[in-house]
Amino acid sequence: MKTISSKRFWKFLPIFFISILNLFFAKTDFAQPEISSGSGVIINEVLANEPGSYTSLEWVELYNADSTEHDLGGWSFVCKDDTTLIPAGTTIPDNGFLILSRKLLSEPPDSISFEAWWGDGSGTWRDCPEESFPAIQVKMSLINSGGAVSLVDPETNVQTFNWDKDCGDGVSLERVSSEDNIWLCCVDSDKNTPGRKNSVSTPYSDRIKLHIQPNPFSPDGDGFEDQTVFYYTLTLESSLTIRIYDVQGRLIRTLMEDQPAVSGEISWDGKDEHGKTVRVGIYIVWAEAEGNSYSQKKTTVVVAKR
Ligand SMILES: [Ca+2]
Ligand SMILES: [Ca+2]
Ligand SMILES: [Ca+2]
Repeated sequence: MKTISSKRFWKFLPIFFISILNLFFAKTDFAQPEISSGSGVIINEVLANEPGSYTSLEWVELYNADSTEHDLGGWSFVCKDDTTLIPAGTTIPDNGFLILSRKLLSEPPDSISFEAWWGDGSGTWRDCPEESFPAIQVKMSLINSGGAVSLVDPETNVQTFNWDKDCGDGVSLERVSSEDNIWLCCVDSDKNTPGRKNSVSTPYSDRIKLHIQPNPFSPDGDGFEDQTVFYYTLTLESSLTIRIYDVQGRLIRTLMEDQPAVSGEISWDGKDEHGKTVRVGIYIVWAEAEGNSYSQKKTTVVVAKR
């Protein structure tokens, strides 16, 4: 009999350890000295595969993990043979973002630019609520399938982000947290998150929303709450698997397996794989989404007597 602790367990194990490590580091609370050089400024998100065929829509998001604003004047952004010296007065807010964009504003008749795509297209940056974060233009040309960008501070400390995968049209690569250097394809419904928190920094279990109604239910054939419905929502299209196990970890029923999904519902009549109504008790619901990234969720459903 297939159990929870087979292939899926081993797949989940590394994610579990990363989560524990993240928790550990998140709890490490040390005083941040005021450093004007911007030691906490990191490369946080890269959009190499810009939407459609517009190469000018590439950008890199920087994040300032410090609790003080920094002036990045004197810093350099390096992309292959192009180096852009960041002008004095270019600030990044505390715990905020700065976008380095290949083309910030449109020049008529060409209407494609960062401001036109992610802002209101007025021709000016920061003149509407969506344009709440600073953005500047730098020289870059990002190959979708792989490349590198570097940030050099005035003391010539260099940080480089290398990528070697293409997340798909308009989908960015996001850093999971400022404490480590793990990057995943964006799972936000917008496909990228310029000027806001990265979608992959959301806890794994929050990326699948699962609501079970009614719960408990009573599959005794009396016409009242004889089945229950699983309502699910994923953050981005992935393939979804939902399985039900008993409390000993034995597989009772596979409701769906690797089905492409964003949101929907599926019902369970309280029967096992052999068509037999299960006994009264608590059952484990195991939902997994696989796509650009991997996430799983565990919850319970109760089979009751009416
Ligand atoms: Ca590109
Ligand atoms: Ca604007
Ligand atoms: Ca972001």
